[in-house]
Amino acid sequence: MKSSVKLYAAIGYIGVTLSGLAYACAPSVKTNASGGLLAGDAATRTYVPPGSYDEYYAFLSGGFSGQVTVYGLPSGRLFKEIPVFSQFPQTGYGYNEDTKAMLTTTFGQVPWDDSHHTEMSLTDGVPDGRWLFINGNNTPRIARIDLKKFETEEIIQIPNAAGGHASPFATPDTKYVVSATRFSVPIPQTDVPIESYKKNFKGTITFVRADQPGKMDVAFQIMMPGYDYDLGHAGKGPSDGWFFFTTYNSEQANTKLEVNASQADKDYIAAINYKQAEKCIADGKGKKFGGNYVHNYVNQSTGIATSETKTGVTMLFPADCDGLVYYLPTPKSPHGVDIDPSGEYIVAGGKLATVIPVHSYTKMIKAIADKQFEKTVDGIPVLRYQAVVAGEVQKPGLGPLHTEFDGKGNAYTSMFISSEIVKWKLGTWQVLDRIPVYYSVGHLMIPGGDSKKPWGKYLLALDKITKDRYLPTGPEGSRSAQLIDISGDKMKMLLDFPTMGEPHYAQAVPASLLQPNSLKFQKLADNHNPNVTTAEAAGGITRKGKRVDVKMIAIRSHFAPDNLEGIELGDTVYFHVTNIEQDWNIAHGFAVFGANTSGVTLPPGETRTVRWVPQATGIYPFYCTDFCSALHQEMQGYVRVSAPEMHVPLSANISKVAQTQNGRMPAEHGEHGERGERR
Ligand code: K7E
Ligand code: CUA
Repeated sequence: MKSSVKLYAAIGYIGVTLSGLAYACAPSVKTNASGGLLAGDAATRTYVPPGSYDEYYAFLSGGFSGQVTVYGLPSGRLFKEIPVFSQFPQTGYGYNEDTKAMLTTTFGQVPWDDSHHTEMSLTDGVPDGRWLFINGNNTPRIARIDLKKFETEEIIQIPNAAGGHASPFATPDTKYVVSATRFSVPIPQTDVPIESYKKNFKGTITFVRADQPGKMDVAFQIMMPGYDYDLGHAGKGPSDGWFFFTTYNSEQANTKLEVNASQADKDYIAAINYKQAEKCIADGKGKKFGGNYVHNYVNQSTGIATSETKTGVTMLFPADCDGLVYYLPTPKSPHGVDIDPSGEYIVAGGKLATVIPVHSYTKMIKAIADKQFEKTVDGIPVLRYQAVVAGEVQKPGLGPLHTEFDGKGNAYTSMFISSEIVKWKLGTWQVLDRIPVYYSVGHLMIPGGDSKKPWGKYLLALDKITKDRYLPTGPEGSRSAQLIDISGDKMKMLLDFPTMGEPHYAQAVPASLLQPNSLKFQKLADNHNPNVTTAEAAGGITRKGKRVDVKMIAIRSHFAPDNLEGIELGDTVYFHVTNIEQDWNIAHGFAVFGANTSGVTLPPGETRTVRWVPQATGIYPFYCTDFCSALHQEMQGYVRVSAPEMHVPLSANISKVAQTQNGRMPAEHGEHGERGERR
């Protein structure tokens, strides 16, 4: 912590100024009826002075942007957008030769997805800061982001599925992350009348092995009745070994679901005993089943992503594995299913329900033992509601969606329709407090609030609609997050900040869990990219038929080589550029005139490859796109493209570069005067 005396003085001053401003300029400021807070007070709690760090890292799903954004809490400052399922021209992700393969699927290269849920890796049910998982909703996939580099490292496609929404929730040891089909479809896919839904459509629940980097794979799938599987969460503590999924459309409607899938009084939470699944598979009860899927992985020593197509999975049918699946009746079209830190309570968010139903794990186990079944559906026992329900939160508000926990015996539920967060007590089911949010909150997030040990100080409301919260930006505004203080009895609104895409879920952990491990740069000695260039004189140009490979380095403030000739119309050129800087956050960039792709950023110590097919003869400049030094504008070069009949010899000016280098101004390097000559 930095000079706290000065800090508090500054905070006090700004607090006063801000509250003055708020009253002077924003007469329409909304006040929180139950937890009224002066703007100045809120300002002191969210103000992180220049040069100081936030207390928490927050990872927000990018929704239809397909990405993840990283924010600091409590300030709401945006640190980074991590590209995952969508191409990202800012860095070249999904465009450059190194990462293109990350977006490969059985449908070809899919440069976009809709990502919904971030999930932190866990050790003994507590977020451990190793990895962040996120699902692709449209083309079902699960990605793993490495939290040393804050980069997507691995993506696995989910076969025999359509719409991977209930995903990628993790078991307490991160052995598995899961994905359940939102949309039921014929499995395997086949051409049938849509009307034959009830007969032909099925759902699947997929367990993906997730705790071995580079080896994510489908462990097994469970064939389920043709409902919509919405969300899931693993049990923990006593309920470890179970996984819970909400379903809706148990009516099995195939049209106008808003009416036809809202008929039944109750849908189900599917309780899956995955330890039992493992046992049944070990006993040979799994069936070999078809299904193609793609696994993409960035090799950490080369930095290059490769794709591998896999065929076939182990499919478990509930009828073949006793005790695998039970249904807990749950009112009414439930959305979220959240397990409290103790692992005893299973809280459902019945979108259309007038209560928040809470099931008891202990009662569930007893009801199973006592065979308290109300019926069976497709061979799956449906437990009696009264035999499993622990309690109902009465009059919570309208449209309960998701619940998180503070670790102090309280639960917080987002109310989509009544636009509020409702705090209630586990065990007594009594509503303790409510706070309006602006507007239409979807998910909510407490750091670690879905784990065994929540850090229950803040709550983030992820709002779908902002309306009048910000200056207007045309017909489409941003979505919004709101930070709420939950450290006291009453919730207090602290901060609004706009978000990228549509954040569904988020995860957050104390900064201390990630900050010490954050990688500063790739060591050149550890860069095993086959096209790495580790020193100025090692670059060059080579031809193989119509393919030309250029190996070059980037260092403040030049590329070497920087004059390239002998490239012919009809060639395909690969620029392999290595940033040989060995210093934190000294990035360069590379872009070539007329290329039909994006530029790339070059993090220190890393190699990136850009493919370019010149379309006409002439001279093409290339340059550094990242303002890296006082002579950044000088960081440029030329490529000459000639007609083949000109027979221009292939050349790259290695020696000339070495001369320039000797006469270079030392000031340009300053204190980071690392040079490229080391080998
Ligand atoms: Cu938006 Cu979890 Cu996809 Cu609820 S989901 S809001
Ligand atoms: Cu290198 Cu700008």
